[in-house]
Amino acid sequence: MRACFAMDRSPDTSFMTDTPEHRIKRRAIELGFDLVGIASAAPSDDREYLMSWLDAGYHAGMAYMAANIERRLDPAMHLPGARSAVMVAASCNVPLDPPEPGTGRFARYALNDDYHDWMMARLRSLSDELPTLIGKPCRTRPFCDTSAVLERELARRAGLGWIGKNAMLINRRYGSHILLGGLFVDVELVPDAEAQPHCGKCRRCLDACPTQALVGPRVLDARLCIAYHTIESRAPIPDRIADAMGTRILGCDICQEVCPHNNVRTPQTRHDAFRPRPAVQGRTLRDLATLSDEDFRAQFADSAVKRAKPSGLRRNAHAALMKSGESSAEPSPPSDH
Ligand code: B12
Ligand code: SF4
Ligand code: SF4
Repeated sequence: MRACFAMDRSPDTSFMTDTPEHRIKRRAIELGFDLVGIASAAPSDDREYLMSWLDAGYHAGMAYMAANIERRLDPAMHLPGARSAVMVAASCNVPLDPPEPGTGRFARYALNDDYHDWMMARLRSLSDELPTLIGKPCRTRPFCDTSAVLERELARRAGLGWIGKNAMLINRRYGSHILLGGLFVDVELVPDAEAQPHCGKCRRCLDACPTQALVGPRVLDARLCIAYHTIESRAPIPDRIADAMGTRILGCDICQEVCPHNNVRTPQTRHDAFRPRPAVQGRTLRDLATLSDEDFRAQFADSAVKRAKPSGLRRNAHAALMKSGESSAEPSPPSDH
């Protein structure tokens, strides 16, 4: 078995040969992905863990996580006859200065263009070219957070990295500020070797999470996670979460920022699409807490921020403002939840 294929260096000796696997990987890198690897599309071995995670209620209000369980576990339910998964990753790593007082902080994945669109456009191109790259007709099904798929688990199996104690897929070279996607194909391809875990005795992420949402190594309770409350939840931000989130008004990167695998040597993203856009940099909480629906659409329609909806972003900025002690000339609390 080989190792996964990275943008700037390849431990993959099939580089010298012209196999379907190599042609696919080379094309994926040409299309802009930073990492690519291949896994078998066999059903996941993680049924028991997924069920226990759901039984514990760790999916919080994300009812879609408890639906379609069989589909989530079995690629063949997305693409009949699926044999392989080509898994890709793109870096969204950018160094961020500490925010100016009174401004909001957005997680790295949401600093600019919507990564789903960016990834899916390239995955569709790769899909279209797959029959030529493989040398025979095939059927494919691309995905990037668009279907009930265990993307981290497939990426782990494809050799893109290991699952850290912070629950993130971490690549030795690119760290964890990487976004995942993939495509199923009904052709058997040679899978890559799984990566070894490199967390060792470290537990920085577990200790740094301000809400103790990492209830054990790799186990996240979304009910306590700032990312869940600021992106997915439509309910008011619980006091305990608002106390801990500070100015993180859209997602949370704390358990990644403390990770030694994200460091000064980690390559920064080469994609302009993931470098901060003006609409997210230096935006005051006050401005964001009163942003109109119209302005939200104008500034975030093509960004992953739109998932939070205008009312969610106003709610988050308002909660941060209330806790910042800057709330004297208070904007009205959002009322449309
Ligand atoms: C639901 C969801 C969330 C939820 C729940 C997160 C979670 N940990 O499950 C919330 C809203 C909290 C969230 C937050 C974030 N998310 Co999110 N999220 C997803 C989504 C849609 C599904 C994840 C899922 O299936 N969860 C269920 C749990 C059970 O599965 P899992 O964590 O993947 O773990 C699997 C294996 O690792 C293994 N496993 C895990 N732990 C253990 C423990 C044991 C003992 C065993 C045996 C097995 C095991 O079993 C699981 C099933 O295979 C995926 C996209 C997708 N379709 O996969 C994106 C995804 C995971 N999210 C992503 C991102 C970027 C984030 C944030 C960083 C965003 C932010 N900055 O705010 C945070 C990170 C929080 C964190 N530390 O995990 C990326 C992760 C990229 C990466 N490098 O890993 C993904 C893959 C989206 C993408 N396409 O890039 N997210
Ligand atoms: S994203 Fe933030 S709140 Fe969620 S587990 Fe990581 S550090 Fe904790
Ligand atoms: S902070 Fe330490 S324990 Fe957590 S994911 Fe990174 S290396 Fe692993």
